[in-house]
Amino acid sequence: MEFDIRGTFLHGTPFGSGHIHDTYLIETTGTDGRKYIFQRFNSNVFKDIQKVQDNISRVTVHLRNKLAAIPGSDPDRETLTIIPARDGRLWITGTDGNQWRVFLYIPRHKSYDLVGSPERACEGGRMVGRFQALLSDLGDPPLHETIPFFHNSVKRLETLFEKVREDSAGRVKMVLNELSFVEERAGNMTKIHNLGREGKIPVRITHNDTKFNNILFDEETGKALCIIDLDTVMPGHVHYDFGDAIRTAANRGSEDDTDLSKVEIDLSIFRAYTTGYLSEIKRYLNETEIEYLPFAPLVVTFIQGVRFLTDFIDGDKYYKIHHDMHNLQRARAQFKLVQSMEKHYEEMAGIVGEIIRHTKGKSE
Ligand code: ADP
Ligand code: GN1
Ligand code: MG
Repeated sequence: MEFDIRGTFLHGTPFGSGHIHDTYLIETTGTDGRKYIFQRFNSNVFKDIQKVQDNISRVTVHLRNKLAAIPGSDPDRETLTIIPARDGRLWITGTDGNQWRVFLYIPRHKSYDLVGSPERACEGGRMVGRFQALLSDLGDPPLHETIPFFHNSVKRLETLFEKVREDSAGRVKMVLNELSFVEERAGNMTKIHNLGREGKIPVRITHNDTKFNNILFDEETGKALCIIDLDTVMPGHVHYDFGDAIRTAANRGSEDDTDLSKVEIDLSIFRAYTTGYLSEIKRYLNETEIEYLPFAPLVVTFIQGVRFLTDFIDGDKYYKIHHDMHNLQRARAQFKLVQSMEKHYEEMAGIVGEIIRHTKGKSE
């Protein structure tokens, strides 16, 4: 075994419901019964594993140091831990060219594709807010940009229309309604990106993939434990983290629901998540950041739909899929969620305003 793990390999099973890497839970026989997460790294999505692992290493060491100073904390369960190779490298390349990396398995956790309750949503929000707060003093040099233009809505739209022109899988004729939906809204959905370019909202260290199942909860207490999937932690705007969390947590249906009547924004989950999130981060945010928080879920959900639609048109090269129509089904569900958010936008803005007035901690 090239990785520095304890015990001897017992067995491995495919694990989790991520869309990017091939993830396995590895059990060992040994002195302490530790388990490990092995991942066959997706080098089509992330072109430079060195940058990804360097970022994760810096971020997890920083978090671990901060957590160690908090009485009662358990850094082995509250942040990811990279298990290096025996020669110290943070990943290995197998003889077949596949790249592999290993993390300590976080025991006694639960994760949820659907949030289930306002209490859990509030906990999730708190966890993401705290993550951003704990990383606010990471310092120089800036983290690597592991996927360039990841949340850049202008680029995402350009890529969609490039793929439409190429029509390499002959699928454009199947998505004309979805393309009209995108065209009608495209102009509005670059607002947050433009605020960033104008310097009205700052660049901070953000997670950038705050899908609800990337938060692990303690099996016993139900409290949020750890935020995982740190591949895209890099400079970004808080809106993308808030927006992606609401996209996944406050949806009454699932990300790929075939029953679009189920796909609706759940305002009680929205309120609970926002309450938890702002309790940790409000004091860091400027007025423009706060003003555009309610708009963030619309942008992120719209762009997620654009990304699924692009992959469908491009012949399913990016996301793992379970059947031929999966990316289209996902795009349709995202666009339905956008419509629901549009309908309830004033209520979402009202809820953010109320929580801001009632949350302690001044905005800067
Ligand atoms: P992807 O980018 O494919 O989503 P993730 O890094 O999120 O990959 O891992 C996929 C799944 O594996 C997670 O959703 C989670 O269920 C599980 N997982 C990943 N890392 C750990 C860990 N250190 N401890 C426990 N479970 C983990
Ligand atoms: C991917 O890795 P995972 O499954 O948590 C994707 C996110 C998307 C999400 C949609 C690196 O997240 O950006 O929002 O699927 N990750 C990457 O479910 O593209
Ligand atoms: Mg994941």
